[in-house]
Amino acid sequence: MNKLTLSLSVVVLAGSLQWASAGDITGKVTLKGTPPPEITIPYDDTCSKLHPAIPTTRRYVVGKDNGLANVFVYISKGLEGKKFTAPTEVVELDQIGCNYNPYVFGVMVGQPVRIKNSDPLMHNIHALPTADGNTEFNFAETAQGDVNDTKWTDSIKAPEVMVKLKCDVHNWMYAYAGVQAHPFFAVTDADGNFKIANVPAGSYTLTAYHLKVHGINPGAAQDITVADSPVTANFTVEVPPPQ
Ligand SMILES: [Cu+2]
Repeated sequence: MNKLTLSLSVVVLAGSLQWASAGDITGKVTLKGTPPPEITIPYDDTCSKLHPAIPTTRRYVVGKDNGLANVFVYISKGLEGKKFTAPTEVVELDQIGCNYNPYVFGVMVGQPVRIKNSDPLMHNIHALPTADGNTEFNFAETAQGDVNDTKWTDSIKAPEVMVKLKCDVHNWMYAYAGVQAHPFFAVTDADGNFKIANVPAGSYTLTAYHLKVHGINPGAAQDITVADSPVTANFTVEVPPPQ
């Protein structure tokens, strides 16, 4: 195989990985309007050493063509009464550089969640769910490398958008989890794109929820039908007026 053939094959392979198939919902969430500037977080000396960039809040993370990151997109209607097996893939919530990573994540009820401390100092993980069936938890991870695989699944047993987590040692540390009773959800990437795969054929409502855009409101919704071809569902959401 000469060099040209090889590079063409690589391009074809890379392209095929992005093809959508029947049962896939793909789309982009676009932000309309100018968000307020992020606030610089006053890290203490210890945390500053762990986080060389100047840390800011992550209220509106906007990428290419105003794509909005950290939007939780999920099927909010149409799957009632159906049972799904939780993915075995472990969702990892890391405490690193005195912040949570990821900031927003999705998880199915019963899916394993590993809470990890990558920093050489103490953090605590304080979950503040509000849905019936979910219970608050709060524990410390005192040393670098500490992990916990049980607290989340022992405590979070019901769908909730979103479960708030905070660290009581560092008052800027927050993370948010979208919890569903089915595996058909995604969080938008840095450019606002999302993909939900292998959705069974049917008619659904798809909801896109962003913490700052939607707050206590339910999010933007649209009706979709999944049949024998991939579905594209784009959303445009607007920066709310200042309060
Ligand atoms: Cu902390």
